[in-house]
Amino acid sequence: MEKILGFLLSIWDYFAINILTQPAFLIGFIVLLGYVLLKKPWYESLAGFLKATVGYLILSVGSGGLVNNFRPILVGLKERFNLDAMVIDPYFGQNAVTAGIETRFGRTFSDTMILLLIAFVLNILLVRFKKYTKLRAVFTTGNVQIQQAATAFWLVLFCFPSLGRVPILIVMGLILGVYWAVGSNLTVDITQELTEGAGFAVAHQQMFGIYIFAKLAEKMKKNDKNKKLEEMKLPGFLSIFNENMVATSILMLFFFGIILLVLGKPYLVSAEFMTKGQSFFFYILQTSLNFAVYLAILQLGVRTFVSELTESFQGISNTLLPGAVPGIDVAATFGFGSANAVTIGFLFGALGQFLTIILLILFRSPTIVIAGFIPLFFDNAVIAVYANNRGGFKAASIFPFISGIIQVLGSAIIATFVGLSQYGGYIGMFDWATVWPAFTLLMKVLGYAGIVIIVVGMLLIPQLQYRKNPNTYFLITEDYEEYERKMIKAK
Ligand code: ASC
Repeated sequence: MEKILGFLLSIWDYFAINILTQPAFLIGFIVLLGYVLLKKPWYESLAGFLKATVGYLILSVGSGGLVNNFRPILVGLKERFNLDAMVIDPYFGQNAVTAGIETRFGRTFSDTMILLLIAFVLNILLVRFKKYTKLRAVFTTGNVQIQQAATAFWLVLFCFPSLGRVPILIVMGLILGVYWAVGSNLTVDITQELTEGAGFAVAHQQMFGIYIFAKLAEKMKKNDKNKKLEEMKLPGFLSIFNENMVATSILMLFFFGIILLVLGKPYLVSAEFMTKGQSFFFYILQTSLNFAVYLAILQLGVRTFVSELTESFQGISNTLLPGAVPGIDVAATFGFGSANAVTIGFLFGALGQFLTIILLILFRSPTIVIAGFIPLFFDNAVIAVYANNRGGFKAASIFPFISGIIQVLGSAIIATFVGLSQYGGYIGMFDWATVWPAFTLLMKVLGYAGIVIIVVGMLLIPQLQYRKNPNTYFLITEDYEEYERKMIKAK
């Protein structure tokens, strides 16, 4: 019996390590499965698998390029000014947990893959029984699930330090599994409207944030003057900003130009960003333009895999998981709506974050924060994309700004409270600076009752969403064209 269980577990591990936590392959195999269920010829299914996987890998080259190029620059501020600061970034957050968990709690977490199994199965079941649960999305972004599991482990241990290995796995499986399912479900409708029925949702780290800001943005729409970015035609020399690549290049040259000038050539040489003989001007120019380069790569990746996913997933949503959509990486939304929204969101988010950081320093906060690139870019850019789509330009600038403030403040408070800040990092993404601190407080104050409230409370959210639009709630994923016709008629 034990041997069989061990054998099954090793199969699971293989699947989890190589596929479940590697979204490019997971999406590739989902596309393959979808085409097989649609009874496409084998060679078309194979082609779909390849296009989806390659497309997703291209997207990863784009988003990885952005992260790897620009994170060190932002973190450089910490070194340059000798700040004793915590970086808000998922990778720094994960490292902080690894660094502190033994000393702080005398524990390590080695059950990530089993946790993912529990959560994945739970997610699929919740969607399979959508008649009751009203949940429509399956979370497929395993790479961020690992980061979230690490932070959640710390937060749960902080509230229940003596919980044993299995109980903790159950608690985390429940809370995280439901958060993943409910969070990505929250983004279904707004994403369908943004992408005109591409058939996916967001599975990432700011799902509640996207939803809240998208709904707030709607309230701004009333005003006719409040145009969307793509509808604005700038006059005269400003017209060059109408083109995304040009706008991004100019704005980033300005933004990173300032940061690089502040860091200064001597520091950049000593930290091996550039060589001594290199021209500082051309270093700044190339570094800043690389932003537009990686953004373009990212968008090419989206275009390559999304159409395959849209078509093939019908095989799955017609049979195995009726009416379901896959939740995928947030970067996939950057291929839709206004491309300039991405840049605008990043910059206004940065403004909010930097202002708040300055205030933390001025008010001698016990925890100083350094902006991390991932929350700064991916959270705020996506908030701007949805806000612009639903509320126009003003929403696309105000909401990322507010989000930037919240990311810094929320992270500083929770990381100081739970003791993670002293290990140098916190995940910092919007939901983890808002929703998860609230969860932590509930569990800390109410104990096990807090867990029940969190899980039941989250499960109520899709019920409320359903109640609001019972006639179109499932239609929007099952038949988007029919949904659109209905909406036009209703108007
Ligand atoms: C994250 C994370 C990344 C990026 C990527 C965005 O949260 O860990 O590597 O965002 O998923 O495409």
